Amino acid sequence: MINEMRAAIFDLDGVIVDTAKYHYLAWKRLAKELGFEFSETDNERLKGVSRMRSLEILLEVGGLTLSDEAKTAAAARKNTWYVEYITRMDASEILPGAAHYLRFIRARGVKTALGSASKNAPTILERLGITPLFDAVVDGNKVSRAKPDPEVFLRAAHELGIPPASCVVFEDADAGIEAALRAGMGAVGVGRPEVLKKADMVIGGLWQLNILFNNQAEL
Ligand code: B16
Ligand code: MG
Repeated sequence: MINEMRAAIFDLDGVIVDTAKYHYLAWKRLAKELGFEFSETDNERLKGVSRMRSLEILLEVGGLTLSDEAKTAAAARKNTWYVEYITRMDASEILPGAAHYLRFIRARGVKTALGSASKNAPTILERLGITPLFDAVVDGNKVSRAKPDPEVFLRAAHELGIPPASCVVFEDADAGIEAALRAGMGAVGVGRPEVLKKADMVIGGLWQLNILFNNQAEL
């Protein structure tokens, strides 16, 4: 049983911003260098997945195996290109309704945290100008176990000082929904109900929550 929401924990890619398109450009470029094509359909498998696991999936698609050393170098190359793309981002790339919803709940005393697998999350929040909208940022630099392990969300709840049963997670990946449920938190899926089957409820985007309230006021 989930209590009243005292804290909201947001995934980054797919909930606050669509960085998947930049991950895709960088992975595609790496695949090309390695001599194979990487499609947008293949890229779907990388959403919410850690950088190293993403590389392993990419190599599986290309039918390649690399030494651990070569894998570390390839992941670093991909990340250099990815960072080039994200440093050009600005506030116009925040997904519809996301900043408004964050301001809306914060104004009502709800604590907010980021719970993302990305090691680049702090850079992205800075580029979007929304770092001050989060009371805690838990990213891939702070956790060792990937979703569906609940570590990222439990750490966020701990940093906020709010019990898990009073936290609600907003997530676009199935593994993230699983992680939220394992943490004993409410789970709001952002995306398609047929994909996010285990979520307590599914919305198309955070903008949908704003239409439930008077969102005329500038927050
Ligand atoms: P990085 P999220 C995830 O972000 C992305 O969805 C996933 O595609 C990416 O591989 C992962 O972050 C790690 O990102 O290479 O920047 O550390 O959905 O957990 O916010
Ligand atoms: Mg995501």
